[in-house]
Amino acid sequence: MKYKILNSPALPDMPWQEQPSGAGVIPVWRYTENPVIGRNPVSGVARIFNSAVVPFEGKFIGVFRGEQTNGIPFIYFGRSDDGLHWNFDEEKIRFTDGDGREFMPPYAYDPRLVKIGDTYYAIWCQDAFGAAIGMASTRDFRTWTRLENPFLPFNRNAVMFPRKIGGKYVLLSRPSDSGHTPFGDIYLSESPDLTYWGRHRHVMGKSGRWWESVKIGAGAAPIETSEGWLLFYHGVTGTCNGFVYSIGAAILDIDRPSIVKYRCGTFLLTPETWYEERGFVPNVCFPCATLHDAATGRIAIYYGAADSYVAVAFTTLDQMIDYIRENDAAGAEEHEEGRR
Ligand code: BMA
Repeated sequence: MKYKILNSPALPDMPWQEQPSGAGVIPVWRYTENPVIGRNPVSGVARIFNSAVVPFEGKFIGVFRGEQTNGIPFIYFGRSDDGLHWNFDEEKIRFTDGDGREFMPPYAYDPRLVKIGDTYYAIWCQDAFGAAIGMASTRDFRTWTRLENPFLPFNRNAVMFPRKIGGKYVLLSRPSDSGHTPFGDIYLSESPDLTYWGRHRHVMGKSGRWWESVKIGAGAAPIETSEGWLLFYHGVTGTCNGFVYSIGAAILDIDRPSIVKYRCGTFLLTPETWYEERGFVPNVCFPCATLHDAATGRIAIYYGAADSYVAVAFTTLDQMIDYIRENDAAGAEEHEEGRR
């Protein structure tokens, strides 16, 4: 391998398919059995999408956006032996406050999940007198304790780094408005204690490139590599029939991650299969997690498709980093720290 995945274990049993021959130039290929989670996956849940998975004791677990049959999204817990076939708890995750009392938000969606030390942190969007970010931690997946909400409304898209950087927890987010937000850049904030967040920095904005010309938002928890933090994100364009969500990628500086080293000028994946183009919200590919194997550099990207399904696509670290570097479109502003 030319590049290395750092601070992450080997994952020999993660989902994987070899790149099909005759594929296009973009080194990302879809799992042939997509979608991996179909409609009505649990009683009372119409659709699961935009969800995050992590390895756990030789198997896999995840937090899943379940759109209930009353239309309200909540977060569900799931387990899988192979990362592809999932069993979900029938009850949504019960969040508690610091004293063990139930403390549920009015709704919760687009969860991400990271493990830092021996603690797992879920982060999602919820109501807090306006759409804002919610967080909880757990060590056993039975008790989930809410943390303080990191930001004021409106902010609907947040992703934590999988380790502290310079002794601080680090989070990417996208400040927004109360509607469908026709703008949006990725910002970075840090915290010494997961309660107080500050030292906000601009990481990168929408671009003149059409596939990400309306807004962007962090997707999967960044992967630590020998070239920097590999970030898969979503980029949105506007059409006469609404937004189209594609998957893009960038590499952030390892010690100062508000500095973008490389930013891929092309999308990596854009809606083109039936499960991406057709659904509750057509034309959405929304990445929320990866599984990656430090031994081989294999990467599986988990993404929500058309706000209706969960799908998986594959790449390898070497192919991905070379592709991002060859198609680098980062400008002077991205190379800055993002402080004004
Ligand atoms: C965004 C979020 C995502 C959703 C996307 C497309 O604003 O709400 O959950 O997948 O819109 O509908």
